[in-house]
Amino acid sequence: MPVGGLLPLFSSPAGGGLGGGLGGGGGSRKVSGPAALRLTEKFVLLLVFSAFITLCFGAIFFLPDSSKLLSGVLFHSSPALQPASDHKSGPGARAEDAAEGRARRREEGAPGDPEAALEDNLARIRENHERALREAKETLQKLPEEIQRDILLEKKKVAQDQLRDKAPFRGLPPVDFVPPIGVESREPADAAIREKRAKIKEMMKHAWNNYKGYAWGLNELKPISKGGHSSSLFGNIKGATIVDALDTLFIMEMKNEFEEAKSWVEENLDFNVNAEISVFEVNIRFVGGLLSAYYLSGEEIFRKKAVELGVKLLPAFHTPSGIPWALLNMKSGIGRNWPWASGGSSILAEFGTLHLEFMHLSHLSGNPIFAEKVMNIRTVLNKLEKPQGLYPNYLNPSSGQWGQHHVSVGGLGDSFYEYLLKAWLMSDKTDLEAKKMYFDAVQAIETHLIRKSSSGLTYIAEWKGGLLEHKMGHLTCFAGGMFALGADGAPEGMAQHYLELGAEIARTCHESYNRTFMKLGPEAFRFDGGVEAIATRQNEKYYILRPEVMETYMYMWRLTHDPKYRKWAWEAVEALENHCRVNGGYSGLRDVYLLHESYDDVQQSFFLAETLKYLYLIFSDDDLLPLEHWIFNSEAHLLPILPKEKKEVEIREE
Ligand code: DMJ
Repeated sequence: MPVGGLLPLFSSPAGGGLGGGLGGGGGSRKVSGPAALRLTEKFVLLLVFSAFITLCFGAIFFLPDSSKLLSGVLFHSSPALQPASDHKSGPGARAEDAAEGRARRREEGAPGDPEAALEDNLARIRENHERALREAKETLQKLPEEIQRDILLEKKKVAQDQLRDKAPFRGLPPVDFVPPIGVESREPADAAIREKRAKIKEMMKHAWNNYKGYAWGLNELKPISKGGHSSSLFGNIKGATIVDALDTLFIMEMKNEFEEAKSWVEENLDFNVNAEISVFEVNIRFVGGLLSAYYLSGEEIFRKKAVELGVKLLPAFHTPSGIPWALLNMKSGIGRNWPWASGGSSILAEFGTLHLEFMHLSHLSGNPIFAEKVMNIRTVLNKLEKPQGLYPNYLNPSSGQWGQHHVSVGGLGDSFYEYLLKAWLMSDKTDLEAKKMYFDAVQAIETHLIRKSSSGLTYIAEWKGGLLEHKMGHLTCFAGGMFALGADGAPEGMAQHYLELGAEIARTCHESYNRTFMKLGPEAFRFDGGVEAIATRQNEKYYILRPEVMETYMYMWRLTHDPKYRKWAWEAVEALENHCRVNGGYSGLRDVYLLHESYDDVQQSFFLAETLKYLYLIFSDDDLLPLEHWIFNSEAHLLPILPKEKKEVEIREE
């Protein structure tokens, strides 16, 4: 587009904008002779030129995607900066997690398909290009003084943010520890249930002892090759399995192991690393794990470490909108987004899964900054128009506008919805804004995404700019538990409906397990091309010890006591023992439809944090961690409900 086309100034000599402003009022814009005209022209040209130069400077600082364009598209991003094995999702890939499926799987196309990758790259270049043009056009319409003022304001805001972020370093106030409710575990009265529960504890011991034997202090265990596995999701932070397992060890009363883990945290857990981490992953696993360990045990070290880590994460929020970056260098405090994310966007499930932990960080540190950061995310979201009431998975942190309109209750979207519901519950049901956002979102999801297959299986499809993809991810299976947990607060007359919806999703996910040879569910299953609840693509047939289906069974069991949930959970225990258990721990599988195991050789830390914890709870009495007192974060870490009358901790004067 020619520059002139960007400048309304030239098309209307009498017009306002830059021309009017600079001409010194209506009179001076009159053409009074050739010499005067030349002078004005020169003057205006000079101004346009200087505006253009300013714009170029501004662009260097404010067009966040240009760096991504270079690193992610032209240079194909350095592997060190990618989430581990992220973009491989075929057999052989760890296809790990997170932002998993989320952060790592490319949205479309077979991995490794060069044509698809090329097209992807071109689309991204086009998208970045168009956005850069749009932003340039907007900037050109501003007066140079305005541009300069914006730059100064932005600089000032970042400097202020940095100053404020330093405040929590001044030390933690002493607090009165409130003894936790429902952590003493009674043995179940029924002998068969007791035995099953003991079996799950034995599984935890097997997973833990092998981790301890072969990978102690590293992030995860490789159970086949018997060594450590590290994922770039945690940068150089170490000990993911230890921190993730702390609360499971505590509630299973594995006291010696808990003490070992605590000593490791005291002596070795270090966040002063010069590496890039995933803000979401570090938050749910490390901040969540430490908070949970503190609330269960009252050990100060966990509170101290949780707040220390929270402070380290604050620079991720230094963006024009306050929507945090996905990735953060823990030393420099420089953030950026995943190179593959639509138009340089942050991911809904990532920035939307900080709320619970950050509210507790403020609660335990006496510093409101953490709560302010996550409440601002909500303010940004509430100002935005939602297509059909749905929340797209991508949001640009610079413009504060949605990226691509892709909506999912699985990868990229999932725990955002979970955290809306739990924010309301955790606030002792006082956070009515969160409640409204949750039920409005669920209503839109029901209308646009939830469908029934021809044989009557309810599933949650994905929405891409109005078109449905009839696929459901393993990650999406958590939603059964979420619908059931929220039923109680549903709009009038809807409670039973949501409980039933939870039960239907549980049934569908059970079918996805039952229709495989190994009786463990695939990463994603489809409802098209004549199949129902079956993975049809090779790169969707793996199982990486994920917890979501056990999570839904746990809520359904607690809320209905229908024995089928214990039966289904036990089927999964048997399948894990038959197919995932190896000498050196538990391994994920590359294809759950095969007759023989092909191992991925990773014991995910969430297997200890979530899968085994949910299974243990299914075979425990309800008074172990009662749902009226505890909220599980997205990694199954425990956070107590903050009672109405006591929103801040008792902070004692020293
Ligand atoms: C866990 O890390 C968390 O549950 C996260 O929210 C989603 N995925 C994994 C387990 O599958």
